[in-house]
Amino acid sequence: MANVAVVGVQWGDEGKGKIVDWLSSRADVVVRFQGGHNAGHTLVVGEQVYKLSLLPSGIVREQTYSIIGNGVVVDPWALLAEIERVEKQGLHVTPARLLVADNAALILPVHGAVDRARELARGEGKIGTTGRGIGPAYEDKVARRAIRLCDLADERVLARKVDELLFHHNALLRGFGADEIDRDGLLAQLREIAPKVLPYAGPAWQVLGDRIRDGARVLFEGAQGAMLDVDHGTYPYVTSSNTTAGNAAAGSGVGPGSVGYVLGICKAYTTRVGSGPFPTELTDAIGERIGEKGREFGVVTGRKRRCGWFDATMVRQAIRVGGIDGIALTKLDVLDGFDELKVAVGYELDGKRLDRLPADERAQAAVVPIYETFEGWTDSTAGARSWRQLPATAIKYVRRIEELIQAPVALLSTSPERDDTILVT
Ligand code: 2SA
Ligand code: MG
Repeated sequence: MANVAVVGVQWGDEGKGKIVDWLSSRADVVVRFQGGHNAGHTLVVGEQVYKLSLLPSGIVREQTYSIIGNGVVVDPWALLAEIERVEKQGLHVTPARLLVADNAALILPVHGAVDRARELARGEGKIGTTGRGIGPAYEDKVARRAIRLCDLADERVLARKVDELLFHHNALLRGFGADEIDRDGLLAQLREIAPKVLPYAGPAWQVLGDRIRDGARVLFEGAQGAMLDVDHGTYPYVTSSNTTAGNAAAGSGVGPGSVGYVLGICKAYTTRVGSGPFPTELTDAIGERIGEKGREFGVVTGRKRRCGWFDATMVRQAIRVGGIDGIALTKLDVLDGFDELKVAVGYELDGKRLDRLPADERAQAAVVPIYETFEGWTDSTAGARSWRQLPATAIKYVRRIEELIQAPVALLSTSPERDDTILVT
């Protein structure tokens, strides 16, 4: 098996956790390369349900080595809390099986404060962030004032960096009328957490590169989805990192040649959590029904996800910008029992037909989907483990999607369970 990058092609929550877990049985190393603890990956293994945010999904398999790459923004408190949580579920997390890039930028309490204060100030126009400080932490990284994991090892550097950081952020917080951050308090917090997280820190690029050279099979685990990509997504209603597979290399410190096959994860319908355009959104009883059947609630924030029909135009675009080789289609079973299903095959805007989602915000909000209608199926696809177990109309739906998105469906997932996965050959 070549190295595989797994990325979402919609707005996140496509079921990446399950697919990554399924694939990680054949991987030696699982690497996260972007995002932070805004991600919510649900893994169902027998009786246990693991809800992971920052830890790579490989953590649930004892023989797998997990890496949090430099492209991730790391909240050290969230990291330790998550480690503690999964250890209570019986996993063992030690520096022998988890490495965090020492050059990863940290998320500090001030980032969460700024994130939330900003959202409050935006009011109706809010992005609908997870409030985890993701955006502000990436801003600091790009602005070259971030505190990185390695900085925790040097008291003097840390004090200087905290001063620089707070000079900037306290002015901001004052502007928002929010409480300022106390320098000595923050320094004390950082000193306290340093010995607990530093054992996990190391040169991830080097360790990963060595492993690849020695023949290890690597899984690059994306978070969120292509339409939340800071460049290619529905800007400004996006997250603050590149979520597309191009970032798998830069976000983990290897060359693009190390990323082999790119698997896009895609739900058989569409969901979105947070604000922003969503052409195929269903605000009626059908949308409600999809949300209930699909249990569409945010893993991190518990927010109800918006639901809608499959948008082939958007997914085709995500496949193009992400260089996706094949798709894993998930949650097909949620569509069981509908009389008819619709798929967006294009958009209309100002009387013109479009075959792509335009870049500007106003147009994205104004496009009207052009639908193709499909006959539904009454038989259950839940738990199907082979193509033969699927109703003919379900197969037709999947085959037409393949045609429309111009990529093969390589995997089909029919329940949250690890083994309810069909390998399409
Ligand atoms: P942020 O916090 O700055 O990254 O938010 C910016 C936008 O990105 C969206 N976003 C997500 N969308 C879907 N799933 C995500 N993870 C959690 C989950 C979300 C949750 O798996 O359910 O629990 O609410 C995720 N993370 C970020 C976010 O909604 C904003 O639209
Ligand atoms: Mg999720």
